[in-house]
Amino acid sequence: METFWPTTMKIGSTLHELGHMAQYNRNTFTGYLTTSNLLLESWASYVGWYVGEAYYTSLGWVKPPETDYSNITNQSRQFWMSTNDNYSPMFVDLIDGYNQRARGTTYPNDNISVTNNSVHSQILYVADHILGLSGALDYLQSNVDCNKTDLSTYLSSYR
Ligand SMILES: [Ca+2]
Ligand SMILES: [Zn+2]
Repeated sequence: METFWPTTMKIGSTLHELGHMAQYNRNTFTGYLTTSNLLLESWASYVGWYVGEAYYTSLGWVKPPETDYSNITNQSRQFWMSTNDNYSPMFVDLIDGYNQRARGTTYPNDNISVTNNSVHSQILYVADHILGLSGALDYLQSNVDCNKTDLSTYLSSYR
């Protein structure tokens, strides 16, 4: 049986791939290849989610309340568990206002929601610099401006 994706998910997937293109352009080819797949896929998912929702908002889409979590682009990765694949919500969760822990303890405990623009530049910094996974997590722990205990709890899902 064939599976059909709504257009919104195709747009999300396309923006995800453009996110990979941006990673490639920002780094060197070797740098791109040596970055952990978890960082690459999580960052590209963040691009698909963030740019996709901005795009649909510009067309008149009204984002539902976060408690009614929307995944219009299929890029928010809120079903990810640490035993899963590389498509994690590591960067989405720094900004979204939805704690998927409400669905069960297998999901990251995301009590973080940073709304100022600085977190976007922190995310871009991770994309711009070749950081191993632990380096990226340490960088986020030090630089994302939010409750540090909540941040530590959240990032522990990736350590
Ligand atoms: Ca979340
Ligand atoms: Zn990808």
